[in-house]
Amino acid sequence: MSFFKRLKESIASKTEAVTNKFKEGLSKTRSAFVERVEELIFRRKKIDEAFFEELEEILIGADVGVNTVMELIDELRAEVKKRKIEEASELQPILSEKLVNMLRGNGEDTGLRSNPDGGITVILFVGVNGVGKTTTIGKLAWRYKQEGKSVLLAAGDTFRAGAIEQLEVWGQRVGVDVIRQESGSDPAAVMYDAVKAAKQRNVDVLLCDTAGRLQNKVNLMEELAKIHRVIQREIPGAPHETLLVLDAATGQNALQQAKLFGEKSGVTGLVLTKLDGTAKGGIVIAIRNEMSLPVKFVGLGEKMDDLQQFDPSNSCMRYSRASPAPRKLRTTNKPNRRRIVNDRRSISSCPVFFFCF
Ligand SMILES: Nc1nc2c(ncn2[C@@H]2O[C@H](COP(=O)(O)OP(=O)(O)OP(=O)(O)O)[C@@H](O)[C@H]2O)c(=O)[nH]1
Ligand SMILES: [Mg+2]
Repeated sequence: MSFFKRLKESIASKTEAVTNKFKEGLSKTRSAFVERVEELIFRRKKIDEAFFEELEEILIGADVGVNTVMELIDELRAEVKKRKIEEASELQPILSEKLVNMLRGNGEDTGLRSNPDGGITVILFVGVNGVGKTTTIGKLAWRYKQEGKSVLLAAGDTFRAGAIEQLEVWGQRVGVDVIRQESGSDPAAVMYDAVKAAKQRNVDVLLCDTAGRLQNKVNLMEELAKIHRVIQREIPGAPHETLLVLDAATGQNALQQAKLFGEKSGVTGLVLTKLDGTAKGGIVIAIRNEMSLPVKFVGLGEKMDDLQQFDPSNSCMRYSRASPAPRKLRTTNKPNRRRIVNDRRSISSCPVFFFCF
């Protein structure tokens, strides 16, 4: 087999793997959201007040968020009036397009920033208790290792019993070292040690864990500011990313945390975890619409490879190019059940597509 054919096949199989991850991970959200909207369109057929009311209910139920839903419904009403649309099926591609635009946000870079000087890249993880900070660090360490990068972990959660050991388990699993001190010691001192070790060992990436904290606990937020200062003093420009980890299953609460943390702790991006276990995946749309912070990764499970980059821009460009006109609906007859099926071939690996039609 030629080199290019092998390369093409390898890319195709990776794309398929990513698609399957999103498919499995977002299946609950799809049933609560996309399938219900499809059913509504099929059942009601005509656009009227009752149609909009039901649509609103479905979107709010999927945790898209009241503000975002209102905005969306107002825009849809305006389109219906402007284009004199009567058939519900004609509204489907317009709704898709609006959701995609919301998910794309300002088109900011959703990739992780690295050290522009080519030195150590430092990434700090923050968030409330139990959202998935430590697990995300383990997953990300694995991703970097896969890319051939050398990684070091900093056990900055010196507060919770067992937190250091939990990070060490991830370190062993992935095959990377963890810099630690005794439980109860100053997390800023751990960061100092970790940065020093990272420099000595000349690693590419340092991933820093922190203890879960509430955004309204002043002393804990000050502790974060101290951690920032220590890292910055040792490596100017670092941390290159401060990622706020949010648990998608908490729905609107996650949005609140994003707003409060974002203002206070120099957050540069978001990681939305546990999307696999929830039907509230619509929270991604609310967060993209109401926050200026990009969602950089989504967590779709507890395994090492269950972290996926959230990059709507590429795939969405493919989406809009591939589907300039309202997409055609196919209907199939299944025993006892008539089902609407969309032609989705053109947007194979788009994470956004799993929220759309
Ligand atoms: N299903 C699922 N579970 C996840 C995901 N990410 C994390 N978890 C689980 O969520 C739980 C908490 O994860 P941790 O990584 O310990 O969370 P943390 O933010 O470090 O928690 P604290 O250190 O207590 O603040 C663990 O049981 C993880 O396995 C995800 O994307 N999907
Ligand atoms: Mg932790």
